[in-house]
Amino acid sequence: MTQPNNPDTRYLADYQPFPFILEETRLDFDLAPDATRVRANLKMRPRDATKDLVLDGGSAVELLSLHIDGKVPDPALVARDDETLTIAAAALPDAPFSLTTEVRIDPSSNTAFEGLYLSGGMFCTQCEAEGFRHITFYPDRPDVMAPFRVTIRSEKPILLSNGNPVSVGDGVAEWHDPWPKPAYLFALVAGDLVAVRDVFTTRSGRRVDLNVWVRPGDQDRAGFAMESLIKSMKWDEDVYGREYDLDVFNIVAVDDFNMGAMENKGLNIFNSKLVLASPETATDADYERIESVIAHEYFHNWTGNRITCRDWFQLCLKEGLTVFRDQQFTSDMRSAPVKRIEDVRALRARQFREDQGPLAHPVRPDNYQEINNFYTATVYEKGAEVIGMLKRLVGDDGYARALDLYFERHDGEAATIEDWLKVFEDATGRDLTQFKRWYTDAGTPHLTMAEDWDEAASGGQLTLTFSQRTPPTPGQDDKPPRVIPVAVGLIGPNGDEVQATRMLEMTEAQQSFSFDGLGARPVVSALRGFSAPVVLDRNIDDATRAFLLAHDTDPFARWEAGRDLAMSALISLSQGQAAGADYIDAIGRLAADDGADPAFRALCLMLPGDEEIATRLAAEGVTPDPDAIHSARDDLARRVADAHADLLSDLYDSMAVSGAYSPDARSAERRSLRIAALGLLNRIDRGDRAEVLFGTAGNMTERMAALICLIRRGRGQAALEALHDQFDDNRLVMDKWFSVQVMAADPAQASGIAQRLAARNDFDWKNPNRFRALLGGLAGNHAGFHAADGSGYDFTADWLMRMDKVNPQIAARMSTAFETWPRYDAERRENARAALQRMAAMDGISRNLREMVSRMIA
Ligand code: 0A1
Ligand code: ZN
Repeated sequence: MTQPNNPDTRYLADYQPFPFILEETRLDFDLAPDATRVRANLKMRPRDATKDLVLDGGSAVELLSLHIDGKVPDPALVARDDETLTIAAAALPDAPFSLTTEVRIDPSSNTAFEGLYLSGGMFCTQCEAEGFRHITFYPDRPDVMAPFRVTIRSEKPILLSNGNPVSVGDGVAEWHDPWPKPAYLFALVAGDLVAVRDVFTTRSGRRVDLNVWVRPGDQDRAGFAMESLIKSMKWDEDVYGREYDLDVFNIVAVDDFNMGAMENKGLNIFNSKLVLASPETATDADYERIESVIAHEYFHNWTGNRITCRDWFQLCLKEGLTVFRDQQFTSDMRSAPVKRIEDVRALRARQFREDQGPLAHPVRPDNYQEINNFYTATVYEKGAEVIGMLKRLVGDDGYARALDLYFERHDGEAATIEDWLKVFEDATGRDLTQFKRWYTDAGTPHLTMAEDWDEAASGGQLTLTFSQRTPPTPGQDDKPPRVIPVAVGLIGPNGDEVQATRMLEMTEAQQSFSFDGLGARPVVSALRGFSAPVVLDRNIDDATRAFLLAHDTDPFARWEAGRDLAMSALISLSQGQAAGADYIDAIGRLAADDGADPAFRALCLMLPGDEEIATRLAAEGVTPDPDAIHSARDDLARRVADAHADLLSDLYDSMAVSGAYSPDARSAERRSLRIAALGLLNRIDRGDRAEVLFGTAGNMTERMAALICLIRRGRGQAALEALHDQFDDNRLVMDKWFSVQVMAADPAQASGIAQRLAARNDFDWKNPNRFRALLGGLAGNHAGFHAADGSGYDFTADWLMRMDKVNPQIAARMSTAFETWPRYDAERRENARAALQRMAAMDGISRNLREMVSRMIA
């Protein structure tokens, strides 16, 4: 990934501390849509008096005045370029001083939604990673931390910033945040908002006012977010011993937001889709996601805010850990095995895919051009997996001791991955030198397992030999072996477990482990709980997989056996060979097993997606054919439905949840099995189950499932119209409306449908959610996006180029639709390359998109 000679490239190795100490930041905002004035007063002290003071400041920040200790410096000692304001050392006292600037900015023309901008008339901010420099001149880097005092003047009724309110008057409010923080955690909101309110008393007795702020009329959809917040606050006290540290905690929902949500100190700002939910508008999956993202942002208060990152290369320090914590939270709130399976599915779909292509990078990258391009599945989700492995290696007690030490040692600091690993070393006595490779080396290791059974040795001995190999990734050809925790259990021939889970610790390129006294040859249940983010290759036949699906005591490994069975059938089918009988038999037995959790059964009934099949084929060195994959999947699903029609129909009826909709885990799990059954039956249904469900269900979960079924059968029109008529004033439902028609479309028509939808007046493409709905919908239709004629690529490239001029972050992020292009056939590769080259050649391309396309073409 290194692109030498590019002046925009930043390197981890070049880190230098900031030569000044910032003791306090005072900000004074006079808000006006097109001419906001910001007065900043920074109390500073030189660490090194020979150094110039370089402040970051984007080209749209207009400097009106500058004073040092109240005096205007010699203009010859002040220099401005597009990105910085430099004050020469000669203009600065060799003692504490105060620097005051006044600037003018124009929030109304900020379509990139970075810095201070307007969303539906509301002023709001997004400062991570480097947005604060578009508000005022500042050392905009995470290792410069200071307490903030903020005054906001505006006609808007609600004026919010970080910390505690000091005074609220007519048209003015003052806030004080005593906890030193970097600029990326700054936030300000001014708008016409109403709150859902509650109170939380921390375990040491602090009373915290909680508010979820939404637009008037949205209050009745904010209650679930509030419940989730309260659960998160309690959980962090109970499980990590972490208490909240201010008197108020505010959450604000905004409609225009580049990402999911943001952990600004005491003032979290959320994409409204991750706050607002009602049974009629949100699905079970939406509810679960809201709960987990509210938790994620809240957990950042300790892992990210109290302890932040020294520089952006360390992003995984806060994100990997906070994802890991939110995953633990969801496991505790809901079903732990189901959560683990869902996380692994997501990891494989997004992170394994990223690791396999030109955008592969380490969990801790060592260079970047645009940091916003590194909010990736690798940094977040693989970052969380790496922490899961650490915990497995040091044990639960070791993990708890290390975390206590981390909070004690680094509270109030900007830390590094080295600091993080050191607390584990100090708390447990373990050497983590080799483990660190998980942070520095990109790529998904492939682990091969071979079995050797010796009936005569040691009362029946099984020897497992593992070999590891990590394919090269951009800029990293050589991959030394890593520490890999491999959780293994053994199942005897009668289906009983004969060896409970044992954690094998692999450190060599090849290594053997033996189990003695087994009597009869057992079946190996390997990589239990997905103990490491690797691809496991083993020589195993379908009968053994079916045996594991029936008997494995580890829920993840049991599900995995079913998935492997499905995958092996799909791979053969996509290559024109007959297959699938074993899978169809085994899955029928599992679906009928009333002893198994409904959600677990639902997950087992879900076939791997087209994209996942393509990733698997590519990992095996086979060129995936998107159309053949799509038909193989259709074919297998139809045969499952044919073979088990009665059972599926019974499940569809018996899993109906009666009474008013509730988003609780148990009801959601029943609905998930009902919907999985419906999805399969839909392949053979000549009846009207989906129509009836769409018309009668009182909740979006079932209506959306029914709608997908109808679209798949080419009968979605009436339902789509009905949904539109009912919800055309609800942006979040309309986003689903846009996305589902493309995602579930017949691949041959997908880009045509996307084109038609893009021409509509209500395709409000500058809204990131709407843009993502349509473009993401197409990217999610694997065979549609990868249409052989290149129509999916061209449509996407056209829109990314248009978006890049308005919002480069969104354009760059959505360009990852192309990241797998090198794995397809020559015709598709040609078309994809042409689309990428067209983007690369665009006049005025942003740094964000340029970095992405050049890495993909390289
Ligand atoms: N820290 C946030 C994610 C985030 C990152 C960048 C943003 O704007 C460019 C916004 C949010 C999180 O992990 O939730
Ligand atoms: Zn985060």
